[in-house]
Amino acid sequence: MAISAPLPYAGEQIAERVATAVREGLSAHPKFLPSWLFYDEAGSTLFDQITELPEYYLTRTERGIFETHAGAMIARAAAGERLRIAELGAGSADKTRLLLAAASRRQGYLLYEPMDVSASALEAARDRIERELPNVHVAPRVMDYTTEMELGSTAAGERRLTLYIGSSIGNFEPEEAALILRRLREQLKPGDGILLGVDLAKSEEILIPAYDDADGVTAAFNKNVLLRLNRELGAEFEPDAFAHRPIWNARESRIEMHLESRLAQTVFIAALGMAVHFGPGERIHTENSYKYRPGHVEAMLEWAGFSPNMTWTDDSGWFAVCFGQVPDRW
Ligand code: AVI
Repeated sequence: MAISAPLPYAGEQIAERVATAVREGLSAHPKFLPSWLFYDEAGSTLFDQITELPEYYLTRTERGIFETHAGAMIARAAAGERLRIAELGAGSADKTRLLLAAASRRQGYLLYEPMDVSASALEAARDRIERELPNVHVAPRVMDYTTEMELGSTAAGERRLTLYIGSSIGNFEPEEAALILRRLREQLKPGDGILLGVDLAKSEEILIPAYDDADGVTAAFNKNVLLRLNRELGAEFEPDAFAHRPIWNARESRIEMHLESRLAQTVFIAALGMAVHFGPGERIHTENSYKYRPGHVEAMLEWAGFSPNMTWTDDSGWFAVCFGQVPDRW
């Protein structure tokens, strides 16, 4: 049942966004680059490799939670009605299959609406899911949920469950994260829900290796942003002139990733007509990955207008999946 119609590609808009973000971030003090720049084709492949690393516990821990609780999650979200499942930032939709399988076991035909900025990731996910789960119809949407969120209506007697998993929300500042959830809630009806997967705060001895693996895959992922600027903006970054620096910021409860200049250097970016100067040890802040503390996610869900209904964690309490529901008063 795999159909391979190509999805729209937002090439020109993305080129403009990249140029604007790089101009702004590399003129700032301290310098920064937004973490969405990681995810070109090479960066997405490196991220997939990260998810398989022994040090990167997040993906396998969340998958373990789904393996144990997918049936209970689906039953709670459906509450006797039919479900339709949407997903924000679906990517390869790998762990999602456990939830889709549980829902289609329960109700037969299931509509799955994954949303992502990457048309190629969505096409691959659609072909694979429709091949492996014949009761699941995939209706992908190429969409940046941080700037647009248009879910469309559901049928009477149907509940929408939106998945926002993989700790993707942790890459946003807490205020932005709360606003994304509120915008989502505004698109939902009473009884609809969200499953939100978040990484939890834990000891630095576990956190740092997860972002500084022995094989250097995360370092390559971090430095790929420089190679992307070389490819797309004619920049002249020499990746070896920068060191990968992950830092645990306990006060903010986040892992920060930085690229640290090993020497004084000036880098030209042809497409922006820009020369960027770096002092020795000067950093570009490339990512924040927030690690939530107990009760924090539930409070954020509540602020956004969801009733936190249930939280599932693994035995070590490293990762949490929270179910929030839109209450009747909305
Ligand atoms: C996508 N996101 C949840 C990852 C994280 O852990 O914050 C991105 C990542 N950065 C370095 N390793 C993985």
